[in-house]
Amino acid sequence: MMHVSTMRDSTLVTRRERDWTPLTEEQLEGYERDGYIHLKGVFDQDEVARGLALIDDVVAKGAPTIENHASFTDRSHTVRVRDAVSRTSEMDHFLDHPKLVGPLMSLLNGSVQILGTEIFVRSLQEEALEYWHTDGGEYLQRIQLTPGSPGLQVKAQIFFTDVTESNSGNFLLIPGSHRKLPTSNNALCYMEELDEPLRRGVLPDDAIEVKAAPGDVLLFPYSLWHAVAPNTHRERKTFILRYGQLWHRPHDYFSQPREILDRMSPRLRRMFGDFGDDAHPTDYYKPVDQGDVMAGGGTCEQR
Ligand SMILES: O=C(O)CCC(=O)C(=O)O
Repeated sequence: MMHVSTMRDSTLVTRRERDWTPLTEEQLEGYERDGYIHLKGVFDQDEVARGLALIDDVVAKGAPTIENHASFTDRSHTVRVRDAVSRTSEMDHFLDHPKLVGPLMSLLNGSVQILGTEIFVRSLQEEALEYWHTDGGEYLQRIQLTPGSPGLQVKAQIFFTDVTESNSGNFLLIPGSHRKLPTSNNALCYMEELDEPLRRGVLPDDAIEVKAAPGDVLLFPYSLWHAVAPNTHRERKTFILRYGQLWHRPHDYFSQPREILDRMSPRLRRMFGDFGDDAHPTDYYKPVDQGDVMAGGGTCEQR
């Protein structure tokens, strides 16, 4: 490869055939305006069955999650397995999937890192399962992006159970709120002015209850105001995957152990911030071969 300091092209340019397609202009406009994209039927029935088996297996083994942190708000109605990728290689199929990689390459302008991999199993509860907040803590919360800016941190929620009815643990959101700073400033980024009504079952007039079917994916940035509806129907099983720019810090690991990286495709290793044995600190800011590495991954079965 040519030395990067002599290149006049973006390092995202590649001669390799990409296995993913970017989001359309219309999808990007919707994301800019509303602060989320609901992609329907991203994963097929077999993949949904595979995801459910993986979740049941990890949870049945009582898989240890990461060490507790003072900011964690884990509650008895929800099982959360953080850093789930270190518990099961089955998750790689989803993380390296062209249908997920493509949208993230679009939203993060090619600089895609997986910052956390969580399994969520939410049981039944008559009250909201989570209150209104933004993600990533009070320091990230204060950073507001201008329209047209690539994303900083984005979550992908993959749904494996039916959340198409009201009160089935639906993701609640306020369209356009990603452009607004909450008035209160607190460590966990909760919003008492919205949480007090939510305790009484009252939502803001402009709130949306996302109705998601198994196989759907919801993408949203750290700055979107969101909460979780009560669940009176069935256990809700999802993955919540955190993504950010390559130069961000992960949320639930420092670096993935060598034996986990070794099982992965070069693209997935890159998405876990691994630049191999000859890594340089500057790689996180100026990865020389990003377009080539991100062009394809996974197994033939996924293409
Ligand atoms: O379980 C959900 O739907 C959302 C959880 C949540 O609030 C979050 O990921 O920040």
